[in-house]
Amino acid sequence: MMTCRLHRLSAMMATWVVTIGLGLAQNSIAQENTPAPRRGGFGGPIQLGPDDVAFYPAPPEGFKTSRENIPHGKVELIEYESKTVGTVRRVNVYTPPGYSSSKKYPVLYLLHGIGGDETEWVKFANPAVLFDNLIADGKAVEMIVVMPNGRAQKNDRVEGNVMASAPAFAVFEKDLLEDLIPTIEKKYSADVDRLKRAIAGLSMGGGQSFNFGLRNLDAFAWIGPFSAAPNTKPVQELIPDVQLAKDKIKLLWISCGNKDGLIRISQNIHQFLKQHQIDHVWHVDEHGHDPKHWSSSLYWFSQCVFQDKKPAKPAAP
Ligand code: FER
Repeated sequence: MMTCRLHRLSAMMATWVVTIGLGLAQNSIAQENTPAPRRGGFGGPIQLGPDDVAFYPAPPEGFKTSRENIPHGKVELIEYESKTVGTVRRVNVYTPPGYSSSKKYPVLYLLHGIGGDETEWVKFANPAVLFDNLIADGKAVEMIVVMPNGRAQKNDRVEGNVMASAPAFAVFEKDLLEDLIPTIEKKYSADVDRLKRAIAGLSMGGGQSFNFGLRNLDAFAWIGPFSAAPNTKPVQELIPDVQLAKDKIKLLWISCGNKDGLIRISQNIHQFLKQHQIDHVWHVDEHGHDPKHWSSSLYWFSQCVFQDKKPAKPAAP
């Protein structure tokens, strides 16, 4: 039943090249087996190595289709006062079916990309459907899922040149740690142990997951960056102390599509982790920088997070 697997460090020596099209979240046309790297999409050429393979199959049909005959959680939009930004900010919060203040729940902070906001995950893979389904099937634990706006600036709407808001995605670290997490832990029945806090996200949110998760291991034990963007800090800054990382990380679950021009960012981190024998999942599927990759990653990551079992590769479908 358990569906994760830690990356094992064995591989062969083939590489090939794929080029992609440009877009914030677009499927792109791949040209495989071309003789040399070519620029394309965000960041440019894609060079795939032997480690850059899928650890999971595609999610089963209907994984994000609402089912009537199971219990349902809910997503609510709440507001919190951010001292960091000096405004009242919006955040969507999923509470699982049967949510009760007599239990303490683990919390996943789930972050969006450069063109998104607190509604982005609800559009790509509504947690009120995806998590309801996984919880009903006994594949994910009951958890609270917090979907904030990771653009920590006064006007945090998606307007104008979205790239110009990149610095505000770094400011969000303070907003998250000092304003949002305390709000969530006051308002909801959240377990405050670091072992019960996870951070995951797509693209800019993937970079934030690396940056905030790995540099705040006293706050987060489970980290899931999908298609991490160039806001990802150099790996030596993320992991200055290899032993500390080994001791504190419960799960570092990294994914990227093999048609995503940003893949070199995650590849680089995977290589560092491999070299230093830091356990992690490295899952490369056939997608680009797109919602299919993100919903699939959330589907698989959600089946590992907060589960104290040895991650295992799922059986072939
Ligand atoms: C960039 C390319 C892509 C960049 C950010 C992105 C800040 C983010 C993409 C996304 O979130 O989908 O050069 O620089």
